[in-house]
Amino acid sequence: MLTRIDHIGIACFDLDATVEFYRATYGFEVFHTEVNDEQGVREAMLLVNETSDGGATYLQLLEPTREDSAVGKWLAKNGEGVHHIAFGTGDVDGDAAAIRDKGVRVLYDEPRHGTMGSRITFLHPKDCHGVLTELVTSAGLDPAEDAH
Ligand code: V0V
Ligand code: CO
Repeated sequence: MLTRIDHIGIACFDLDATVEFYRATYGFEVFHTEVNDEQGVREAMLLVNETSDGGATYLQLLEPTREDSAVGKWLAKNGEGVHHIAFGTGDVDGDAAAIRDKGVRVLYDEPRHGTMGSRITFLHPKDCHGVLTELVTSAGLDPAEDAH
């Protein structure tokens, strides 16, 4: 079950400058930074609020580390802006399977490594009315962790 907005992914050319904009304008502080080589991004997570399911909602600022990455390609075509929305769930495997059964393309056969040890997958934007949609199970909220 999808129980919160986990994050909004925002593509930017200059992560440090964008972090500073969100700090100076809104007062949001960096909660976590990470480089994800598989996804080709350097990212900063800004905590907005905690949620009643034990999770939280973040802004995820994304700077590409490679031009041919998903975010690099998107930035070249569109410029900066909102890149994806991520819904939080306690069961990314089950929810992805159920959504695939409804005819929506799920981009990965198995969830992949996401920020802060989470497990993530994506739904194709062309099947979601133009919105690239991510499903995420946070580390610590993931029943599959016990099986690892
Ligand atoms: C592409 N399209 C989008 C889009 N990206 N539409 C809405 N939102 C986006 N973000 C549209 C694009 O305009 C094209 O439409 C069409 O989809 C095909 O796009 P493309 O430019 O030819 O690119 P593709 O097909 O090579 O790649 C598109 C997909 C790719 C969605 C398949 O971006 C992908 O695999 N994304 C998932 C991974 C990702 O985004 N990673 C970065 C975040 P027209 O022009 O044909 O109409 S990593 C992250 O969030 C992490 C680590 C985390 O949260 O923990
Ligand atoms: Co994301």
